[in-house]
Amino acid sequence: MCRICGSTVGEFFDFGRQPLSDTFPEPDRVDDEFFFRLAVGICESCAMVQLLEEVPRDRMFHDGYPYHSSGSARMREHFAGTARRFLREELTADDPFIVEIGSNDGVMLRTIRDAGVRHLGVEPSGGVADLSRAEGIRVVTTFFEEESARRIRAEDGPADVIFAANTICHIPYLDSIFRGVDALLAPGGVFVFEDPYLGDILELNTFDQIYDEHFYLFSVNSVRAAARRFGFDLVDVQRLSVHGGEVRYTIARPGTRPVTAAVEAMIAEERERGMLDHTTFEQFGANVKRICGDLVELLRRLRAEGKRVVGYGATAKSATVTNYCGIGPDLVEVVYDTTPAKHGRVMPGSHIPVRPASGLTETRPDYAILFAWNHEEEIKQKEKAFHDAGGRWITYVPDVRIS
Ligand code: DWN
Ligand code: SAH
Repeated sequence: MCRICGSTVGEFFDFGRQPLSDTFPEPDRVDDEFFFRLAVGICESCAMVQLLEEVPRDRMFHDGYPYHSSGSARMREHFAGTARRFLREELTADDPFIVEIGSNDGVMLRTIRDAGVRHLGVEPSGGVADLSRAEGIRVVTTFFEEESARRIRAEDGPADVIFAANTICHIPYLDSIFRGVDALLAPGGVFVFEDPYLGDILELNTFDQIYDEHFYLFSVNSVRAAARRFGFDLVDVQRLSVHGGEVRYTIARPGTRPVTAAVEAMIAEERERGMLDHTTFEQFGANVKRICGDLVELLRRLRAEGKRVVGYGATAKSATVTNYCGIGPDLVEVVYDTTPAKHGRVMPGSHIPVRPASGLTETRPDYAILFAWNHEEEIKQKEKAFHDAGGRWITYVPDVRIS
């Protein structure tokens, strides 16, 4: 049943039994991993693409949540720019106030703090929330939902901006989120969120954007329908190139802001591209199977030739690739990553060991499969020595390729 409107959801792809994408077990504690059925479908009525099974939120977001948003220079720049835009365009009244849902390690709010503007991060994962608090960012360790939003409104007053990046698509209970926004948002304020875009996922075959945390794959059409249902207007959309292609949605109370032409234009484009057609989703499923087949065939061939193949970037996304395609330590012996919290652990489900990124230049493997393909440019530049020494990168979206 659709989490937005209650209608029937038509399943279009089943990845089978999958682990939690951001839980990296210790090597001797792999016996009690949590698994669920990762399947995705589209609502026959409101067209919202969503998972068919929901993982309890405390299993995913807790004190040990390992993802640090500030780990990428490009993302640091992206969010500094986002904050500057809010400071310039929205936070201009007397004593403005901005709330961020899913503020993680403070990657965006850092710039707001520097400007001396009143802010609050709402971040249930205690470890990353503490990191931002240590930098003097104001944050509460809790889930944003109707109740916590009402509490914030009572204590801090209305928010001029409520922002969320790569977080709203993680939250099945969107009804409660919108009731919370309704309670907290100033009459003329905006609710802005950015998330991976279904259009890019279909076009680039980035099937690894589908995992436990990504409960929704948004399109402009489905977000407009959801906003309307919960009593708001979708007033603007903007395409972003980060994380493999995203859309930033701007939502306001009805009639408070003009709706830009970009909204209708993107909805028309989605219709033309067949983003509501069954055949599009069938084709996507066929592409997933083809890519997995090609990738495993390549890895087997390289192994047979005696080549050393490693992974780079212990991403949440890679849980779907390794576990659905069946890639274990026999094909990829180690995954290198810069996140200390992931070191000495193993990848969820596949149990490939995770080690510090310095291993790439120290051990000079023949090939590295780039699981963090969304940071391709940044990583290729940083790890230039690997390529200069003859190492080659393997990517798998939109197709399997060696470079
Ligand atoms: O939506 C989400 C996004 C924003 O972040 C969350 N659900 C979880 C997470 O997803 P992810 O793990 O797929 O995100 P990234 O940003 O693709 O992860 C990059 C990984 O690669 C991190 O573990 C850090 C690592 N890395 C590295 O080893 N060297 C990253 C860079 C930039 C590097 O140079
Ligand atoms: N905004 C950051 C973090 C994205 S990761 C970025 O774009 O890089 C998703 C974050 O959402 C995690 O830090 C997780 O703890 C948080 N989250 C999940 N559910 C939430 C909720 N209901 N309210 C607030 N944050 C939530």
